[in-house]
Amino acid sequence: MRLCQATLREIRMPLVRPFETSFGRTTERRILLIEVDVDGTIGWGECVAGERPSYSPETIETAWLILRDFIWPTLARKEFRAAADVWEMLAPIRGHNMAKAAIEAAIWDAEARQKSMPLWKLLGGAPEDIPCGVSIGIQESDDELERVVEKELAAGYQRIKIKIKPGYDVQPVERLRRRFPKIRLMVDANSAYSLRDAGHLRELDTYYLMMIEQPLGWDDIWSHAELQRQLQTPICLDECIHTEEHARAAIALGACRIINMKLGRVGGFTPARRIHDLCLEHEIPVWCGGMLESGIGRAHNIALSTLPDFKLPGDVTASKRYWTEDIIDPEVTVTPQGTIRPPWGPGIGYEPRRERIDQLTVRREILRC
Ligand code: OSB
Ligand code: MG
Repeated sequence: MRLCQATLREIRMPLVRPFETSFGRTTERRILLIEVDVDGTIGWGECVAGERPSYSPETIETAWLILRDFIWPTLARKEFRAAADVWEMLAPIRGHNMAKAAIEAAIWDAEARQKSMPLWKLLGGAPEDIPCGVSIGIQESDDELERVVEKELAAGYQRIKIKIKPGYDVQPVERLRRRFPKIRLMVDANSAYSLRDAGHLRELDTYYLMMIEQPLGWDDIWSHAELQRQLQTPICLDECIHTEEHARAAIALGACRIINMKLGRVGGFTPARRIHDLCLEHEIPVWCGGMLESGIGRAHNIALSTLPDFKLPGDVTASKRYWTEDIIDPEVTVTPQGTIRPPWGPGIGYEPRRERIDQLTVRREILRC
């Protein structure tokens, strides 16, 4: 296999409604899409880096620069056997996982299309329905939060995750628990607390949450181990896990009992599968996180979620929760049971809608050999 050309695009898509976390509010996404030509077959990838370096150090601007100036020259013209080899070729470039994952995933899509098979099959997944949960941003009031949860449960979603931050944590959880005593409920703090808050976070133990996601520092595995010893609720790590070595350390230290897997955060399908296999071996369940992706990133997440250790409902949801109109055909839909059926078409199994993508494009750069 050989890469002939890649096209970088920035598209802008307004969210159906703003999404607020402990680190800020997003109303419009700036999304970097990459289209690769591998021996004449096209593959698509999405970079999940944000508009600001507040979830991770990467942004759409750093990803664009690294893709054009370092990743492209490293990969262009080189012969490789399979998409599975791309991750090793990128080893000389340190970090920048979201930039790497975007092109790596696009090459996986191209390989699967070239072989006329679904990407999930090429990855070794099973064609079973994927259980879905939702991530609900910080709301204006508890009444509003309750209304949103009610709506998502009615749509069939199997698990509710709410974003929390200091001053907005125990109270919304208590309110939801009173109203919905039996639902699968969890919280995500996006690193808004420190170990000094351990006593306060322990109050959450009363509400039998499935897990508390990333309460402490984005790069602080050790403190999570200390906190997990003081909590009954399982800790799930998101921001902290960028590499297989991080996952190994977190498991060995007892810093988490669950891991949130994101393709962009770990650098692509090859590292994601390695972390997946490590977790499976250590009986640590994983689930697929989301980054407010367009349909292209969503489709990659669906393929990833077919691997056997994805035992808990992920943050992979219907297109219409975020977009009035998605950029793929068909759009991602969720069954009344709150599941997504993996598609049988080749590659990611959803067709990027070129005309719509062109309409949304605000900048484009073609990388040639
Ligand atoms: O922490 O999981 C997170 C969105 C942006 C950045 C970080 C996170 C999230 C979400 C949304 O929780 C998940 C989704 O795409 O539905
Ligand atoms: Mg998270």
